[in-house]
Amino acid sequence: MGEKKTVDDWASLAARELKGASLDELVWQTPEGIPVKPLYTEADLEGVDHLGTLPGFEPFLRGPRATMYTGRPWTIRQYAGFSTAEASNAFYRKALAAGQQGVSVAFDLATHRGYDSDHPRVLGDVGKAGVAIDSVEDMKILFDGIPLEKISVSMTMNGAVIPILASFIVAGEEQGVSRAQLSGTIQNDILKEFMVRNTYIYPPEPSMRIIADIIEYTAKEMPKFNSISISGYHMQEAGATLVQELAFTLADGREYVRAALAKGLDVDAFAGRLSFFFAIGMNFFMEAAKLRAARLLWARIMDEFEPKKPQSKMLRTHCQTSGVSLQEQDPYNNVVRTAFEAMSAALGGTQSLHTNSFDEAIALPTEFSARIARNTQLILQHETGVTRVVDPLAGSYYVESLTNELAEKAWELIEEVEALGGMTKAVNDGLPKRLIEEAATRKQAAVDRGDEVIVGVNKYRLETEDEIEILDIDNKAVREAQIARIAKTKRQRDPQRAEETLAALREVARSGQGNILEAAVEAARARATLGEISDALRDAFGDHAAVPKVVKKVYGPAYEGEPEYETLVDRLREFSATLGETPRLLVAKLGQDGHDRGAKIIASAFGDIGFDVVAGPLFQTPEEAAELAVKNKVHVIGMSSLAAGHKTLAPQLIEALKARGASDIIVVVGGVIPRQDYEFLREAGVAAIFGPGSNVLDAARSVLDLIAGHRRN
Ligand code: 3CP
Repeated sequence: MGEKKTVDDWASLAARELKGASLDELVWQTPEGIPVKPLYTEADLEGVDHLGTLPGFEPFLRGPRATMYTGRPWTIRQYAGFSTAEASNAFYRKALAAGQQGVSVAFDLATHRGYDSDHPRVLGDVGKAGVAIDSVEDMKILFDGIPLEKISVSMTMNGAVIPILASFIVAGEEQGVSRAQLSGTIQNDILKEFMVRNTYIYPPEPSMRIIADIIEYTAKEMPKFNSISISGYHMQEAGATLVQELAFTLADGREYVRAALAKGLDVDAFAGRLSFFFAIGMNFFMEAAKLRAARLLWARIMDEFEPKKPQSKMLRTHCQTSGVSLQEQDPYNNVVRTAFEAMSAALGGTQSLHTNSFDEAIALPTEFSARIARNTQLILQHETGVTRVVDPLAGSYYVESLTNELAEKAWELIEEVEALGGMTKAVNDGLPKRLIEEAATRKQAAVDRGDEVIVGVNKYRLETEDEIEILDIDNKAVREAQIARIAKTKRQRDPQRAEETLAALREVARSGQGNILEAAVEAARARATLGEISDALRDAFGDHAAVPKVVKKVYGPAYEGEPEYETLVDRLREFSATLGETPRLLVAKLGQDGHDRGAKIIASAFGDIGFDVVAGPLFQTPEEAAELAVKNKVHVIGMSSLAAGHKTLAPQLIEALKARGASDIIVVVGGVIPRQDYEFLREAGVAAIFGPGSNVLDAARSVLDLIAGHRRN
């Protein structure tokens, strides 16, 4: 070993290796605005004051538990739900027998939005993308043979959170498990629904009351139950940067604490049962650093409320590998992506983890893909040694520096939200939604331009793709079975008791007196259905309807000066002149599918390119969308489908256009459409299909070709 070298020595050596190119060119500007340098040293840790803390102690940066995975590994908790309660129950039992450690229920979108399966608005949604639950009777079947005093259950539910949690409590009771013994988590995080996920029902204010009531009820009655899962996951899925995900999630958490305190609760009575949920994408070290920064910042935020118990400042989190990082092209690559993301979540110190199945970019997982996903975690836990040491990344110059930078940047954004008056106000104001949509559009442009490489999609693409086996749900059969069970439940119940309990619930909601969940448990016990309970609350609170807004001048400027983009813009301009008007596109979202990231990006990018874009509201029926298209005299409807409703909804839309004498309106479909469904859709009259990974400029060119072709015919 010679004399000790300095960073300057390294820089000159590096400059020689670069043969004159600047070192600055090696700096990676991340979407978070954090410049990642090629080398980190001791010097990068100067002034970083979180170093030297220990796991199990405040601020819990190194983990909420002293022993972490060396004492108990994270919970393998796979999110799943299929068609009927029977099918989902069978799936859970098998998964638990094969090594899964907790249950996590995915509900269908009709359930999310508080509609029974027999409601006319949910024809295309029942049993798709999750299980249909209409009453306690379904809930009992869902957990049949699963001991609820032993197995913890997570339920991803936000809109219809009251009837679902009430039915779960009653199903436990009727299984002989008291509510005090029930362990698990309810998502119950409405603020992010208004921001990105869109499965809300009621307006923000009563929605916040529902949350505070649930926190109050669980704090008193269900000591082992996590009252909320404050979620950044969906923000990252919608395109948020990691700083945005971190900041908005923690700011949401702070808002919920304030709502619970406003009910007169003691902070230590509930704060230890607040939990979190983050996405883990492909930026390997930054994702691990994000979880460490989250724990640091949460302890800082909670300090403000002066809790006495250390647990009240402890951030415990579930993580899910990134859904948007999954690709339809060369899909087995997704196994690799998910494995890296899972490792990153483990290095970050997650408490519970879902690993995506490789086919989830296309459809619900099959038994095979679900097994690979589960085994990814089992292999991590049993074979890699990652559980043998607590917080193994601690002390890394790079990771500690990243942890610090993420915390600082997120804190700035949290302060910005505070300056607006907190998250409810910021959400009403639209700031988080706008920032996330801008980030999403910027990312799409980076992928379309090839600046961000996705293997098998915009580089190293296969010439031919092999078809993979996918799961298709017979939505009609599920709906018929559910309708029969609703009828039976209503026949067998005491109608007067159901009426009385619903009236009492309505009164609690209207008067502001009493606890909504407590009243709903009575209604669920009397076999009032999910739709009836949701309607009782609708009577009191009304429905929330969001006004669609589109981000402008983000996609376009990312392309400015690029010949490919400019040519398209010119062509559109010329075509408009010949046509005598600008080509008009309605971006439509049908059914209860609220995933609107793709629709927003298309509306925004097509607008920048020069199309006249009508952004349709969420949750339309095919008839409503057809009506809107006719009224606006559009040339094309771009239907965006991410929740598997396309085979029902696209043909209905085409029929609805026909019925209005508007068959000349071209229908294209984009989103999560399995190749297996292309022929069906084309036969139904769909002119073009843009599956996952489609390049937006290519799509715009095709739509223009279609309109031009139509004019000629
Ligand atoms: C943990 N324990 C330990 C140790 N580690 N005890 C001793 N030594 C240790 N080292 C204890 C804990 O204190 C706890 O007991 C028990 O073991 C379980 O550990 P846990 O860490 O609390 O883990 P878990 O029960 O799995 O709970 C994890 C959290 C929970 C807290 C994150 O909220 C959760 O499970 N969330 C899951 C959320 C989820 O699955 N969401 C799905 C979203 P005590 O409880 O007695 O303290 S899917 C959405 C998909 C996208 C979409 O929306 O469509």
